[in-house]
Amino acid sequence: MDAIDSVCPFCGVGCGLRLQVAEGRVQQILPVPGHPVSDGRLCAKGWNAAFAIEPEGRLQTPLIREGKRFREAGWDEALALVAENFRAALSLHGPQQVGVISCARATNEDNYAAQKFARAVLGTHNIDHCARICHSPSVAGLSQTLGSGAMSNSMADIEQADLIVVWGADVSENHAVFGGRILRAKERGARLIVVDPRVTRLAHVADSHLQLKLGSNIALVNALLQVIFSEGLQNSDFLAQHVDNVELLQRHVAACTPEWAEPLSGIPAEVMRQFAREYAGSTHAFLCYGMGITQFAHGTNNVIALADLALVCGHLGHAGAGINPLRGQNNVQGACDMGCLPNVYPGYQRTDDMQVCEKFAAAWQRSQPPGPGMTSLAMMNAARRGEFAALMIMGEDPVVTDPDQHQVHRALQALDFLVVIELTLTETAKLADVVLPAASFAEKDGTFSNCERRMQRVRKAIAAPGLALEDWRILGLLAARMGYQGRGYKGMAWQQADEIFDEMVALSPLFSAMSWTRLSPQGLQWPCDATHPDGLAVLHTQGFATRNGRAQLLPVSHVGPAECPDAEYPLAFTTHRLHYHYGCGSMTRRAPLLERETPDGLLFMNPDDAIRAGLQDHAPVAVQSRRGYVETRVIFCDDMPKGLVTMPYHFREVPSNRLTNDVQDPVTRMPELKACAVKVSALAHAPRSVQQLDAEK
Ligand SMILES: Nc1nc2c(c(=O)[nH]1)N[C@H]1C(S)=C(S)[C@@H](COP(=O)(O)OP(=O)(O)OC[C@H]3O[C@@H](n4cnc5c(=O)[nH]c(N)nc54)[C@H](O)[C@@H]3O)O[C@H]1N2
Ligand SMILES: Nc1nc2c(c(=O)[nH]1)N[C@H]1C(S)=C(S)[C@@H](COP(=O)(O)OP(=O)(O)OC[C@H]3O[C@@H](n4cnc5c(=O)[nH]c(N)nc54)[C@H](O)[C@@H]3O)O[C@H]1N2
Ligand code: SF4
Ligand SMILES: [Mo]
Repeated sequence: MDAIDSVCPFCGVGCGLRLQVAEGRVQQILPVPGHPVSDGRLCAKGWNAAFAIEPEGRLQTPLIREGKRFREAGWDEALALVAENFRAALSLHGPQQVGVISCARATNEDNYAAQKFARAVLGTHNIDHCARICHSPSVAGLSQTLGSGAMSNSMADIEQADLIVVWGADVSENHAVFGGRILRAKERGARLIVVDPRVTRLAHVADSHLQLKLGSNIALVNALLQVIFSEGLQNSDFLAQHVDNVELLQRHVAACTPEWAEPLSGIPAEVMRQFAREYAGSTHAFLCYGMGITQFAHGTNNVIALADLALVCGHLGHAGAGINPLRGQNNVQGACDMGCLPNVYPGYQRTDDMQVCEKFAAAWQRSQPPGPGMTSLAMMNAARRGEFAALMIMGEDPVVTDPDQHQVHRALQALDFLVVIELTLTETAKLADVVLPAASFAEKDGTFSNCERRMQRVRKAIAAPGLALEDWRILGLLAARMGYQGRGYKGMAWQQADEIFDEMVALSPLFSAMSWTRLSPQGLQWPCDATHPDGLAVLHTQGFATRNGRAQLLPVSHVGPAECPDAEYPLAFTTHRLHYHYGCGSMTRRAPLLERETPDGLLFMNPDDAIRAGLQDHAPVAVQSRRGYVETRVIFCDDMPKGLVTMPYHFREVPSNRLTNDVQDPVTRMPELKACAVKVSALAHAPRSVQQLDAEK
């Protein structure tokens, strides 16, 4: 068999996969020995990645809607139809009513092409992707405080930490190979503290678990800061040298005593005091966090609170100490880096900076509108109001993964035209006017950027099934049909992925010292430029990339979730992930071994609550919120605190996003995916899927 080294297409850890190929198929996947991130290890999803891309069940030709059905078509006809519809939308409604949602699972080259298509061909900054509902609060919150929204450390330097704090992240499930590293660091002697309302696997083995109430992160952080300041535990040298607004923050938290925070967070005051002393007193505190921080209507403030905490203790700027948003998707860091956001071009060059717009206008030979454009949820809202005409969704399944599914349906159905570029016919693709078949990670060359800013090579191992093509090639063909035909920078007629990479590097100072050949074998971590020609493993070692070079403390205040339990909806509801499934499930649910482990979307509930409600373990239940209704089975689970229930969001038959609340963070438009209120009742019959329920209506 041929062995081709590539990168895992699931989570942001970015493990090395060795694809064993024979007879034009990936026969087996093995870990890459000596890989800088995974060092010969993989989790269950990595081992099973070949099932996710098998040709059976994949889209093999373009599909064109005819009434309620699709018919197969060739590229010529399908692309002509897409071009015609975008042209019509542009001429009738202008560039503010068209947009692109790109794909954090596709390569950097695909994503570069997506934003260039939006900006140079459609003439709009309406480009966004799932980072919006993932780590956009990290990008906003850490940029304001530290000057960069990325992970400050490398995963490997956890070996040097004496204290590891895991805050609102279920690392053993969701970043499993890194979760293993945390366990090994703990065995080596590092202390581990987990802050999570659920008893996660790491919480079971942690030295301390702060089982806070849902959505009370800021109350807890402000109390920790109050203890640190009042006991004089802050790192005064670091603050004097590198940080502004110390007194402002100190005054702001002066009244936030642990006794004040105890009823809000549910954590005993003395436990907060111990945590504050331990965090402030450790020499290398590695703080990492996830969706338990970001997925709130106050997500940006949650992130700022954590940055304040790390700064006050000086836990930044050296190996083993930092603040680390564990980026979720295999290439979500890359999709952001490539400028698939409404306010930045590739390399975080701002769309509201005239010089930047002029630079891209000159390179691409297309005039550039001033930014920013619309976020993904803003495009959806506009569509529902009848103010958005044509949308391209490249590799996302918002019907399953965006909040408030009924509203998402309404938005997509209100569009004049929807085109979806996908590997399979997802729930979202089923609503499209045209569906275009994309090549998967194993069928194309390119790069992915993992959560620690490491850009790594992805290699073509097999041919794509049927007529499927790389996303960038599809976009290039479409651009040409829409009159944007040039070679080089002033067009999208690339022949190979490395031409796109070279164009991206030439236009982005942040990546200016990168080259295609230098990416092998270990990848390169940005910034990779004249000052850091070999990239950078740890950020903030020489101060901060803010306007004055100093980090900015920002006072933030506690606010609870927008929707709390009440008499009608008495239970707090949250959503989480399962190790064996990924995102909308469209890839992992094709793997029999993964599907066998967790075949269904279940409701996890504290046994006392369940018994009091007259439920039996595994019994069918109805779960209802103000927005929707689903049926499933209840699982008694000691890891759940009383008063809180949770459901995974991977299952199209039981979509927890029928229930979730799309109230949004004012800064980033992040919806509150982690908190709303539901009622649960026993069902006298087996649970029905939402597809059955909708058909019965
Ligand atoms: N197996 C698997 N792995 C994945 C994914 C997947 O779908 N499946 N998705 C990938 C993606 S896109 C992402 S973004 C990452 C996400 O990875 P994580 O951030 O780990 O994701 P979640 O499981 O959604 O939520 C994390 C934790 O937040 C906790 N939490 C909820 N509310 C609060 C709160 O108010 N405070 C605190 N402190 N904690 C709270 C939950 O109990 C949960 O344990 O995973 C990536 N990896
Ligand atoms: N309730 C609730 N909802 C959530 C979350 C939550 O915690 N709770 N988490 C949110 C988060 S953090 C995220 S990141 C989102 C994720 O939301 P999505 O991005 O919608 O989820 P994925 O399953 O990653 O979907 C990606 C799609 O891309 C396709 N794909 C893979 N590779 C390629 C490629 O190379 N080209 C193309 N064109 N397509 C490709 C896959 O087939 C898949 O259907 O979900 C969010 N939704
Ligand atoms: S930890 Fe993430 S990158 Fe590594 S094998 Fe598992 S899913 Fe893939
Ligand atoms: Mo994510």
